[in-house]
Amino acid sequence: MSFNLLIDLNYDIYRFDKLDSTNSHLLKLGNEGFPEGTVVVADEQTMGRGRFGRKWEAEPLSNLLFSILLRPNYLNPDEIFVLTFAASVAVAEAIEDSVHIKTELKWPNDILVDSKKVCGILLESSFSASGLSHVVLGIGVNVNQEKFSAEIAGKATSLFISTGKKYERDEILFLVLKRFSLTLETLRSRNFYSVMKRWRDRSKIFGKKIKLALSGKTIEGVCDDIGDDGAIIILTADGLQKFTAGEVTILET
Ligand code: BT5
Repeated sequence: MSFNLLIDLNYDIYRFDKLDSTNSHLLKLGNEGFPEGTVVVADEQTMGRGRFGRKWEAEPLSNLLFSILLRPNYLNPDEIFVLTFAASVAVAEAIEDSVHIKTELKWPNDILVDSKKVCGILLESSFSASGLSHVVLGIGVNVNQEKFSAEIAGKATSLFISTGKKYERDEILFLVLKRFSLTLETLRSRNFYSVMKRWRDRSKIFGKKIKLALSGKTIEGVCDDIGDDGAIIILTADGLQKFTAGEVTILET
């Protein structure tokens, strides 16, 4: 099933009962020329994915699973990273507005509630011969899911698990889209600082002892900063080092 609903700021929303992955579907629509602001929402994904091909788990009809198509010609290719931070801030603010709970942001793409992951964001880019063609921002928010598989139960939560209440998924979707379009305006005016500040204000990572796992190795040190390029800067025994990917664990709270 799909239907099309036009709300402010030229979002076109296509809704599906079931898809392999909203990101995969929207990447294809992007290739077919669909415009910036096209949104694909699914009640269920059969192959929902995270970074590095990892699985995104979501009980059908319980969570928000959607992707937004962007054609960010207002950003340089090395600035695309900022969209993940903008989306994180938009989701965090939408959750705070609608559910009235505190969120925490974890580098680079996680939103936490009660120190557990409530939302993950997956940014994927598509290139043509002439450069960046489009970007798809995939967002999975655990809304009404009551329990998770044993594999992730210790580190995942939902708005229901945190508050004991069920939420209208569409209400949260519209709030996120609204917040995101405002955040995008800020980026269009090249005020990256404001977006990054809203991200930093919700992150507890700075000055903390952390562990970064990436491609089979682990780096330990103190988180010094998040650079202008979105990379994490860690003070290690060998001095300051910069990383653009990896899985962070905070070793002290
Ligand atoms: C992410 O990856 O966090 C990005 C997830 C993006 C999902 C959305 S849903 C709509 C759109 N369509 C897609 O196909 N994807 C996007 P990453 O940082 O790699 O985290 C993945 C890891 O989080 C997994 O390996 C699990 O450990 C854990 N995980 C899986 N499902 C989860 C869930 N529902 N809640 C919390 N953690 C989860």
